[in-house]
Amino acid sequence: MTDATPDFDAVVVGAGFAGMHALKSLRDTLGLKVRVYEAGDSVGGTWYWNRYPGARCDSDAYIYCFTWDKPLLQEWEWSERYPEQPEILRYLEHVAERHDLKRDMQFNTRVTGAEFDETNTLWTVHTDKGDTVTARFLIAAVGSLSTTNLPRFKGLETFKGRWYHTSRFPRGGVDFTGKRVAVVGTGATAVQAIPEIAQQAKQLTVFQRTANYCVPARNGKVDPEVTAARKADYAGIIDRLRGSFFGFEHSFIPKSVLEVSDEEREREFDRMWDTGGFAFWLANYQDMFFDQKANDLCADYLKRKIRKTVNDPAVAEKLIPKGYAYGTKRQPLDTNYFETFNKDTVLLVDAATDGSIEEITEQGIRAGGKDYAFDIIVFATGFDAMTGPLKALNLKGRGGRTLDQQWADGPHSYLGISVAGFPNLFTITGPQSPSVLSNMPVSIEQHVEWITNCIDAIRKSGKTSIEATPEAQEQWVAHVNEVVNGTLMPGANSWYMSANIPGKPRAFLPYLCPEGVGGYRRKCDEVAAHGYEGFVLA
Ligand code: NA7
Repeated sequence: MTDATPDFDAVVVGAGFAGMHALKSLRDTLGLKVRVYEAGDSVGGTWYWNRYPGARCDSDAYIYCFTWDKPLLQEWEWSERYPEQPEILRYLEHVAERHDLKRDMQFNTRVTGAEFDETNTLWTVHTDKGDTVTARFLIAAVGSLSTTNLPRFKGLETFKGRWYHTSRFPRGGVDFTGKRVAVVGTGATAVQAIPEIAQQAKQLTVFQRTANYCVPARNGKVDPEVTAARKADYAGIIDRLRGSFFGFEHSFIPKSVLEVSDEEREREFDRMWDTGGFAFWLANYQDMFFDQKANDLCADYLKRKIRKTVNDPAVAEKLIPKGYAYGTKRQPLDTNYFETFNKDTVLLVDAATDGSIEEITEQGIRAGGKDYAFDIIVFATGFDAMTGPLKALNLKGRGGRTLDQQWADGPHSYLGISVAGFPNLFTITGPQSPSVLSNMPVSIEQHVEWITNCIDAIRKSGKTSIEATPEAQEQWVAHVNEVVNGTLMPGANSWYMSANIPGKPRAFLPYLCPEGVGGYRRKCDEVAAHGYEGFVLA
């Protein structure tokens, strides 16, 4: 313990949903001196960076917002069920303005490293703008999907046209009119972008490595009466979200899909399909994630929909997912995705049947021995999920140990919020917390509230540090893996399993709590109530 006075009580890295709420909570609830560093030139995080055509949230807007600003829940009017990126960014800018958050934020500044000073129990934080500051607590609010994955395609530097990654689109957009465009990837991002780009491009070619099960978003205006009823019941909604399985107003059907009649099953599937959004994924029969036969029935329904929607049976076959269970990769929500492949101007190049991408050439892309010419290539190739953004901080914990060393075989965290050997570091929606398997704002708020209470408790007890014990951490890691190994999820080459990045150790990144985000919240609260069980306070 030390008397050294840090420059800040807390440094927060990132000014998205998580960093904004962390600042608000630590500064305005606890009265701490906080500095937020943000690489972008304003707030927004995910919604600042992801400006590709069609970018919108996949959670209903009424639950994709901060719940701690109660008046704003009543005042804010969303224009549609799943607002587009500019509208969400407007909302976050409004929150920043309304709560005077920007005065404690330093933009255009990337944290390049931080080391824990064991003598003074402080973090020393460095930025690319030359700042070196000290802080008692370091809060990583860096987002789960913020480190871009741009595969190292041979020859990219020779391409004579323009190319973009979806998460680094230029402000003001890209004009695809009259252009020959390639989209590489068919994940949730590409599924949103492809129908939009196809409306502009002269010719769009989609390079698919793995076909995806898509379900219609069913975006549109929300009935004003529904909105009014929701506003009247926000307290109830918040309560339900916090106790829910995935942070949505969805619950599994408490039956086996194998037990119901064909008619009942089809009726329920139709209902979920018509509801749109994540119902089919997160409110399906309870054995869907566990039993291959149950899963096959759900998958079969979606495959039939693809065959019905896509006119050319050969193209439909390519678009039908193979080799992994439904729901074990992130469910993309679509608006006219499969319909887009009926356009004469849209071509699908499927790695399995047409050959995979060999290289980028001066003129375009060579795949399966064939050359395709393009003016623009859009890489919708995703992210180095969850561990990527944390590793990029170049943190050095006790004894100068890095996260790269600590996580050589995949993430090791306690509760997904802390890492042994890295005292006073908190990771909002970090690896091995529900995070990306939940409605993010719900999980962000839970972590921020927990961290706020934790820091408050530490300060009140006259201590200066908190650190997960290696034993508690390894028990947590074992628990996270044990739970997921009881599901079908490990069978997919998903980014959840770290399988999208060559060389990334195969490990499940989030946490699938058997009792949902509600159960995870209870677990975290119990840890706190038992005097921060599994942590050492010093
Ligand atoms: P995803 O879901 O990781 O999708 C990336 C896509 O790019 C996916 O289809 C990948 O195929 C494909 N990909 C990745 N690397 C390559 C290479 N080397 N060659 C060909 N194709 C490749 O990222 P998104 O941005 O769509 O979505 C990320 C999350 O953001 C989303 O889940 C939401 O939570 C928000 P693969 O399936 O790996 O075979």
